[in-house]
Parts: sequence; structure tokens; C-alpha cells
Amino acid sequence: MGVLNVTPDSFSDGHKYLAVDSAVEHGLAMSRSGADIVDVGGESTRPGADRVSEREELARVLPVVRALVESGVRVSIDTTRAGVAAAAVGVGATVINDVSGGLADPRMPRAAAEAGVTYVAMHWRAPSRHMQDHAVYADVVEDVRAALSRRMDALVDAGVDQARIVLDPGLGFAKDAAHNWALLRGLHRIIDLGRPVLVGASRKSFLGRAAAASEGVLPEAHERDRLTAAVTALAADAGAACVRVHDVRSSRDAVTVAAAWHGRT
Ligand code: PMM
Repeated sequence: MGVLNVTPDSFSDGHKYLAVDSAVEHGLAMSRSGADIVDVGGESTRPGADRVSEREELARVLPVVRALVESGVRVSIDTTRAGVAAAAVGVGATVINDVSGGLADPRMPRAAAEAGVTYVAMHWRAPSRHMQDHAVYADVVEDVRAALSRRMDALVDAGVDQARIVLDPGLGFAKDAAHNWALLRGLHRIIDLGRPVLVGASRKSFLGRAAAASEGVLPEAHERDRLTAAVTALAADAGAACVRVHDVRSSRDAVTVAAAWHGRT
């Protein structure tokens, strides 16, 4: 899954792809580089980020979703808003990627059920503005696993087809670096829930901090793609179904290597 943030404030590529044409071009380039899905988002979820209005979010994402779908790209809409999800599905998005797992907007579970598309439920505790105040766990892997299991039950109760749910441990969302590494180590416990699992580690600061601890220099966000590709190889080996990444080519190669390692060329 290639990341297409159509926001002016996303920490990794927001400034570069604000205009519709360049956003679409970047989406097409990711598709050519081997992305099976392009994930279009119009609201930054970086720690401390403020919310944008629904109107602004729609204005950012809809033209981009529409153009990519018309070009034959499989599009996912990265939103916590039911209205944005429904509008994006209306113009052809076939995946709803909700970082709140249906918690931020009470209308989302029903909207996901009605849309009848794949729904990514990520582990989430609070809006980005103050999510890091909630990074406290007894056992992060078991706590996240239990929360995702409860979310899945609530989504199914609202009418979402369980076979369309994808789970995501939500790296960096109300988690510190140690929590993120523990979740990657314990990924099999999330996979055990019986649904495909998506991992979103791309360019996140915990990767930068690992590099800094080993080499003494903190890489900038755009310098973390090799670190990301290493996570992709390990996540694929551990059984993840999908990785959400900014640099598609390096992660595609990592997936190819992991598959060949397991005799699936
Ligand atoms: N991370 C971000 C945004 N959307 N969606 C899912 N499913 N999982 C994630 O880990 C995730 C996400 C934040 O990263 P960005 O600002 O680089 O897009």
C-alpha cells in the first residue's frame, strides 16, 4: 500500500503533493512501482496534529481518488470520517482505512457496513492532538490484541462483514518506541485473531531513533526508507498481509525477497 498524503502538514511528504495533479501523478508512480493499493489521506495524523474540517478533507481527497480510480488504480481512503469514507467509496475507493477503528466517528461502523468494502481497523486510543498521553499499557501486545478483538466485534455488530476486516496494531498511535518494537515482535498475536494484518511503520520516528542509537545520527523522515524496507521484509516474514509505505519500490523488493525465501517466487 503506497501512502499518498494530500495534506499541507504531513511530516513526510505533505508539502510536495498538495496540488491535485502532482498528487495523482505520485499515486500513479507508486502504482507503477508495485503498489497494489494507493492510500489517499487528506488529514494529517502526525502526533499533535489539529483536525481539518470535513469540507476541507473532502476537497483534498475526492478529486485525487476519482482520478486514480479512473486510471485503474485500487484506492484506499485514509479517513476517520464516515462522510468522507462514503463519498470516496462513491467515486470508486474499495478500501476504507480508518486509523480510529470506528471510534472517532460513531457513524463509521454503519457507513463501513453499507459501503461493503474492505475496512482497515487500526488500534487507536485518542485523537492525534493528545494521543501520546495515552501510551500506557500493562502488556502492549495483549492490550492491543484485546482492543482490536473488541473493535472487530463492535464492527460486526454494526453489520460489517468480518471477512472484509483488516487489523492494524497502529504503530506510533499512543505508543512509544518500545511499544512499537514489542508489537512488531508480537505480531503473530495480532495475526492470531484470524484477519489479515496491515503494518504501518514507514518513516516513523521509532525507526529513526533505532538508527540514531546504533550510529549516532538521527535520519530525517525522508531518509528512513531503507529502515522501512527492513521492517517490511521482517513483517512479511512474520505473516503481515500488507505494509503501508511511502517508498513503494524498496518495500516491494523486500516483499519479493521474503516470498522467495519461503519458496514463493
Ligand atoms: N499511519 C499513518 C497514517 N495512516 N493507517 C494505517 N492503517 N496504519 C498506520 O500505521 C498509519 C495509517 C501516519 O503516517 P503518515 O503521516 O506517514 O501517513
